[in-house]
Amino acid sequence: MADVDGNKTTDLVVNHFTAFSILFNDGTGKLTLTPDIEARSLALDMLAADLNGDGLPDVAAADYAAGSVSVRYNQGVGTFSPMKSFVAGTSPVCIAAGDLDGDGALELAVASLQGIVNVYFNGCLH
Ligand SMILES: [Ca+2]
Ligand SMILES: [Ca+2]
Repeated sequence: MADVDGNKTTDLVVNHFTAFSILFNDGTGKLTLTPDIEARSLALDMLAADLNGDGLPDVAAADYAAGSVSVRYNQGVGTFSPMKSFVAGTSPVCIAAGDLDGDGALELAVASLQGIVNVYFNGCLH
C-alpha cells in the first residue's frame, strides 16, 4: 500500500508474480485497476517505496526465478520506468527497504532461501 499517484490517498500495489497492477484510490471509496505492469519471472516479494526521492513510491521486487532484484520507478499516474534489474544470487524470496546508512535515502535488502542477504545501497540503484 502506498500513495502511488500522490493524491494523498492510499493505493494498493497488487503482485501477480509476473506482473503487478495498481488499484488507485480516488478518496471516495472508488478503486480503479490499472492494466498489468510487467515484472520479472516469479516475483515472490514486492514493495512500494520512494527509492529516488521524488516523493512518488517506486516498485521493487525479489525475482525468485530470475535471481535478481528489479526496480521500476514511478513516473506519475499509472506509469513506471523500464525495469532495472540487479543480480541477487540464487532464489531471492524477501525484499525490504530502509535507510541503512543514515543518509536519508532508502536502501534495498534482499534475502535468499539460502539465508544470504544482499544490500543495494541507494546510489547503486539508479
Ligand atoms: Ca520515487
Ligand atoms: Ca541510505
